[in-house]
Amino acid sequence: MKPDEILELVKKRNPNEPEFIQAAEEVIISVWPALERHPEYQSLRLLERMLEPERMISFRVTWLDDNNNVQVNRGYRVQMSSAIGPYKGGLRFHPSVNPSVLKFLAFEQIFKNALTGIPMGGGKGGSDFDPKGKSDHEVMKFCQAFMGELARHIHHRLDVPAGDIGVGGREIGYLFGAYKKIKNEFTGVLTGKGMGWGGSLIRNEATGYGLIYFAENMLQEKKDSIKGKTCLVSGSGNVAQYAIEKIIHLGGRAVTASDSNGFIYDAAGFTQDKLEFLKDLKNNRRGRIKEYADRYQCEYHALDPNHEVNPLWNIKADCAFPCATQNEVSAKDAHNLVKNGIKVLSEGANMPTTIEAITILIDQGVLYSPGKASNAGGVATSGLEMMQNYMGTFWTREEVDAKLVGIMKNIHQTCLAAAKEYGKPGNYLVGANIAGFLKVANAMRAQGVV
Ligand code: NDP
Ligand code: 2IT
Repeated sequence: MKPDEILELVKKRNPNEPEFIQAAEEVIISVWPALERHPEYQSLRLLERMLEPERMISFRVTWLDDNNNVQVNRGYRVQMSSAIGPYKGGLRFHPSVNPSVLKFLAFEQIFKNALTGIPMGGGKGGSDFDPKGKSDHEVMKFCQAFMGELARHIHHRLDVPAGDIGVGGREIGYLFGAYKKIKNEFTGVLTGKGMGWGGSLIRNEATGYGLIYFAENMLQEKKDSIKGKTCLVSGSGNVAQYAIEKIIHLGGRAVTASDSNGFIYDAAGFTQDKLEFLKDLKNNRRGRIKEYADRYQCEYHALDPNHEVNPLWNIKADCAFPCATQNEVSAKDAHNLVKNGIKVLSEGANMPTTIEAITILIDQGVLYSPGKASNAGGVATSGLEMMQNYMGTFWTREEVDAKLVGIMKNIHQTCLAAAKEYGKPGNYLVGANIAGFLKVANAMRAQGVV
């Protein structure tokens, strides 16, 4: 089958799943040179097999809210690929969660996890449950009800979930407690656990730190660095917070952060003190980002949920780090970034840039890295947490951070080497997709038609 035929098949088989089709299209087009060079992969239909989840579970989650009203949500786990290791990937709790979103995330996770060099397959799950405005007690009740079903389908040697949007340390704690109670066993079945009950140092920081390590590698390739660079960051959750922290460590200036209501523009840049205020606002008080602008007297821009152009991406800067959600950088935003002389766009979120926007950035010579390469530090450190759990040991902060630095460097080199080998030197998108694909494809070929 040719690439357009595979894409047609994906569209036909997955109607009404625009996010999954988008992620599939990006990969199908960019890995094609590898399939042309290896016709045996075509006849084994390896790409078509990767595009079909090995298993997808959908289930009802029923729970009682604080007013004793019955609430009904839908839960999912997409077990996409176990070719190179147990299914691994986060859980997302957000009202927008549906099969299309989770399949795109699980599909991307296959390639990302392969790039880390740690044996982990691809998976993703979650629920349309909205943690916003819920009490801690309600979040706990929901997590317990959700795990009541999920526990049947996961295991530390089979499928190991973690956090994603709406699932942080608090939720992982409640989910872990529920799993332990149901199964009567203490294992590393989830990652992102707390210190003192099986968690790894640096896991919380890993996605944001890894993102900036990756961007630093890209800049060093051009004999440049983050030092002194003005950086745009979107989002204000786990990934955004630690991206900002590492930008500060490396001497850059992060000037924006956002949530789903709007963004702040602090031209003076974040300091560690301001970042601590943001962490407390978002992680403990669960407030809105506008409060940051009120506290530090900086610009706040409310965002219309249906905005076509996001003015955040029209601020003059050197580097852009989208760290909120999918499709948050449109073609028009990409034009604005290019017009203002952006040098780097490195994805912290999964698929934050539309296909049209990616094309514009790459054509205009912007250093662009796809999330499956640049945000892989999170899942890689989850892999390190799993290793520590299996071994029954703990590594120091310095040890884990050094491993993360090494892994991001390795992913960067792997992307560049594959891009060069397949005739697209410097193209991180092609490099990441081909390198990830080949690793999984080789494993599938060795394991036969299963
Ligand atoms: P969090 O829940 O901690 O934060 C998400 C942030 O993005 C919040 O500021 C949130 O604003 C904003 N956001 C979420 N959805 C939307 C939306 N539909 N429109 C506008 N803003 C939105 O999540 P994470 O930081 O963990 O995840 C952010 C991104 O990074 C996601 O794409 C995730 O898949 C990806 N990622 C996460 C990893 C991890 O280890 N956590 C690893 C690799 C990738 P609000 O609070 O208003 O909703
Ligand atoms: O998108 C991702 O890589 C994550 N949400 C982290 C997954 C994990 O298993 O740590």
